[in-house]
Amino acid sequence: MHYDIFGDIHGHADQMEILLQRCGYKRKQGVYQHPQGRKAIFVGDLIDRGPRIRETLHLVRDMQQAGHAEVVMGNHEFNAISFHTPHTEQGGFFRDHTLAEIEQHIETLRQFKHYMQEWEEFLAWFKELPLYLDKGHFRVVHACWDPAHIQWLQNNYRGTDKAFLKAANDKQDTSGVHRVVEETLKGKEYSLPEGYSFLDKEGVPRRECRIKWWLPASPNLTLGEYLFNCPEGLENEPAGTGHDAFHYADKVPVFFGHYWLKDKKPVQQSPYAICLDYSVAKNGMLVVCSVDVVAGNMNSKFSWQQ
Ligand SMILES: [Mn+2]
Repeated sequence: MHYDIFGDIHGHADQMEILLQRCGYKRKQGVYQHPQGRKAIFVGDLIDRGPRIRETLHLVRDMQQAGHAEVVMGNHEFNAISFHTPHTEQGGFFRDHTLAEIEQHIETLRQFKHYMQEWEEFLAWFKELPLYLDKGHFRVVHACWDPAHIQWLQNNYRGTDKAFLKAANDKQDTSGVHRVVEETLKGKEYSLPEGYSFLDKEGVPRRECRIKWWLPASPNLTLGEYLFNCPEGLENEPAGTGHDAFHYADKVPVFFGHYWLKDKKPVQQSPYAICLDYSVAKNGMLVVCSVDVVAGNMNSKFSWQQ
C-alpha cells in the first residue's frame, strides 16, 4: 500500500500541483497519476478561500474518477451541499444564506460565476464523497475519528439525501445525525464552565472550545494542553475523562485535516494521530504525508509547500 495523503487545499492548486510532482505524479492526458501506481488521498476542504478552487476540483475529481485518488468530505463540501440545496419544507436552504455563510463560501461562488452547470456537477460529486476511509493499517477523516460515530455511519449513512441534510443541519435533532456529522467533519468541542469564554477570530465570545481529541487520556493532562483557546485561569485544571473529554484510544493511525495548525514544520500529534492541515489558506503551508505499508509496517514522511 502506497499513498500520499494531502491536507486541506482550499483552492490552493499551485501548492497541490508542486507537491503532486514532488511525490512523483505526472500529468498524462490532463490527469495526474503515479508511474508506480501510488494513490493520492485528500482529506476534504478542497473549496473556499483560495485562488484556484475550480482547478483544484477538476484536478482532484479527474484523479479520483480515473482511480488515482480517493477523497473524503470536508465540512466546507458539506456546507456547500447544504447551502445550495433548497429546504422543501420550510423554504430557503438547508444552510441559511446569512452574510457569515456567504462570506465563508464567496470565493467559490465567485470563481464558478460563469460555470454554473459545472458547479452543479461538482455539488452532485460532493454528495457522493464518503465521510471516512478505513484502510485497515490507517484511517482518514476530515476532523475527528470517534469509533462510535464511525460505527453509526457504517450502519446508517446512505448518502446526503434530503432527510439526512435536514437532520444534519438541525441543532435540535435527536436522531444522532447532527452530532455525528458535526463532530466527524468539524471536530469535538468542550463546554467551558459557567463564567468562562474566549473570543473567536471574528471577536465573538464563545463557550465551546475545540479539543485535541488525539491526546491520550491521562490524569496529568491539563485543559491548557487539551483545549484550543483555553481561557486564562483554566490552564492547570485536569482535562478529565467525562462526556466532554473524548480521547482517541485505538492503536490505528488517523490522518485528518481541519485544525489550521500553525507550526513551521509538520509534527505528529500523537503516535496515532497525524493532522495535515497547516493553514495553506492563511499564509501557512500545504502538507502531504507519504505513507508506505510494507509487510504490515507503516512508514510515513511529510513534504510541504508554502
Ligand atoms: Mn475543515
